[in-house]
This record gives sequence, C-alpha cells and structure tokens, in this order.
Amino acid sequence: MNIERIELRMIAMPLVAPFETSFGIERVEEHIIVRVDGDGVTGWGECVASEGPWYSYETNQTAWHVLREFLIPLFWQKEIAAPQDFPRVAARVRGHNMAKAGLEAALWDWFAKANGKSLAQLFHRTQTAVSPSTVPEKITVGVSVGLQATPQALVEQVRNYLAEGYTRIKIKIKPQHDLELVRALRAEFPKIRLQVDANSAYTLHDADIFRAMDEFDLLLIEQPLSNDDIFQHIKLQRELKTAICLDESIHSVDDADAALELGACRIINIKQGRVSGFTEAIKIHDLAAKYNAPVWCGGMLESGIGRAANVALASLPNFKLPGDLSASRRYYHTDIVEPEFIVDAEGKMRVPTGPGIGVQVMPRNLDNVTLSSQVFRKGEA
Ligand code: OSB
Ligand code: MG
Repeated sequence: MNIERIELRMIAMPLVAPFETSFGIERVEEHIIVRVDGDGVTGWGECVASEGPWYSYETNQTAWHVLREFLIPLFWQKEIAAPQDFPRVAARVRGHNMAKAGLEAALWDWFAKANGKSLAQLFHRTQTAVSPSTVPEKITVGVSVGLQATPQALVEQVRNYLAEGYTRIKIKIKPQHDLELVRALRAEFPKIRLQVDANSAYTLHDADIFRAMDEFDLLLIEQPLSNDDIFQHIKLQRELKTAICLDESIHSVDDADAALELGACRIINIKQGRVSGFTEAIKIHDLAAKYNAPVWCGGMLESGIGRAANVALASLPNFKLPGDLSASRRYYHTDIVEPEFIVDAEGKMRVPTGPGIGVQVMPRNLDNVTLSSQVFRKGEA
C-alpha cells in the first residue's frame, strides 16, 4: 500500500439531542478522523474513542498519542500489501483498539478505492461464514434510544422513531430505570422488536431484575455486568431465558470464542473500534456463525465516515439482527458526508455501492467541525 501521507483531525459535532447512558450524557461527539493519501487515492477512517474514558479506557487524547507516537511510525516501518496485514504490525502495541481501528479503517477505504471496489464488496470477499455471499441492496437497521427524563417521554420518543420506520428499538437502562421502562413500552407497543442496553451498570446482585425481564419478550439484554467480564455473565445467562448480548466485554475474536463457548452470551454486538478494526470484526462475524450465534453492528454515534463503513460491515450474512445504524439526522443536523444516510418506511438503509465507503466527504463541512489537525509524511518520522 503506497501511502505517503496521513492526516489526523480532531472533530467535534453537536448531537441533535443529548444522548444519555448509564455512564453519562453526551452532547457533542468528539472523534478523530484519519485520512490517508497515496497514488492519488484518499482513504478515510473514523476513530470512535470519545472525550472521556467512560465506555472504554481509551480517549481521543490517548488515541491521538498512540497513533502519532507508535502506530503511524510502525506503519511507515513495515510495508504492508493489504489492510488485513495491518493488525500484525499494530499488534506490537498492546490494547488501544480504537486507535488501531481508526487507522485500519482509512486503509480499508483507501484499498477498496484503489481496487475500484466498494467496502461492502471487499468485506464480503473477506468473510468466510457463507461463501460466496452477495451484497444486499439494503439492510434492516435499528435505533438506540438514550435515557429520557420520564417513562412517558421515552414512550413518545419511541413512538416517533417507529413512525419514522425503525422496526427495532434499543433502550438504555440503568439501576432504578429499568423494569418500569420496559413495562411502559410493552404496555404501549406489545409487538415491537425491543432490546435493552445496560452498559455494565449492574452486578450479579441484580439478577432478579433481569429474571423479571424474561416475561417481556426482549430480543436481548446487552452488557448487563462489568465491562471486561466473562465469568459473571456465564452465571447470569444460566439464570435467564432472554439472550445476553456482550458489547464492552468483547475485544477480540478470542474473547468472542470464550464467551460463546462458555455461554456468557448468545449474541455479540460487533463494533469495529472496540475490537481493533474491520479485520478482527470480520473474524468475529465468521466465528459466531460457527456457533450459530447471530451478531449485529453496534454504533458509537459516528459521523457519516464511520457509519458508511459500519453499514458495509453490517451487510455481511451473519449480521442477522438489526444494528445501531440510524439515519444521519437522528444524530446530526449537518453531517460531513453526502449523501446522508436515510431510513425508509420499512426501517431499511441502502448499502453504499460506490468505491470504498461510497460516500463523499464534504471538505467545507469537515473544516467546520475540525478542532485541530496534524499531518505525517513517510520518511519524516
Ligand atoms: O453501548 O452501544 C453502546 C453509544 C456510545 C457508546 C456506547 C453505545 C452507544 C450506543 C449508540 O448505543 C449507538 C448508535 O451509534 O446509534
Ligand atoms: Mg452497548
């Protein structure tokens, strides 16, 4: 891969509405955008770390530091032929999966464009769960709804999303704001596809709460217990009819193997950033298929750059459940790519077909949200 220039940009994009989870409230999304250039081709990637170490230990500052001081210099040192080779180079750095994934994503976009393929086509060629697999025109998507001031406000918010076409609703829960929310939603919408996400806010002492959820026919319960845990989730899953889905606990295909074989979960939320990139994400997708375990694509409130690549990933055959991939306007008034992502009346989203991420980065829009930037050139480090 003949890349000569890498640019990092810190961007800040105000959300259309605050997004509250058990670990805090986000009002403005700060992410790092990675741009790689070579042979007249530009690749874009988004690093999904955020301002604070709340969802994971990584922050934008640690990701920038690890990219600048370690990952970019390692990348210049080792010649690689394809994005799948990057994890071997990056493995010298322990952890910092989001930093790794940000650069890998830009390499995937660059490589796909250099080969005149869409990311979805490339991912389909890479996966081994079903072969050969073909890229669908559209995928079914869902929406992740943050904690609201009251159960009534949540019901109204969900009603609006259902009216927009979404056919799968995920709500955030936290201690004292759990069963009553599920009960209120089920009273109003008995048939919808509904799931909950606790973002690690509970312990095994709360098992009764999750046992009580069994009667509400949820698709899954996402990450109820501690963020790196497998063992306690095994104990909880044994007690429940409802499937546990792990998010925060899965950092690699090896974690996924342990969790699925030991029964810590039956479903996995795949976020490329959390697992160090699309290469590892596809490995988890393939492994889960061997266990007959469905996966779905998580989101980190990405801009259109990250969303485009996630939609391509979510088009793979074992993404059997709708992902947290919502319309651009659910997150931002103005995105940095065109065209914006839209959800149709059936709750589906088009998979981009153009080269690479298949959407155009708008330079003016990007400049408008850029807080700082730094350029790195081959031979300079
Ligand atoms: O746990 O899935 C999560 C957003 C930030 C951090 C963690 C999570 C989320 C979401 C939003 O649920 C999903 C989206 O991008 O729509
Ligand atoms: Mg989650």
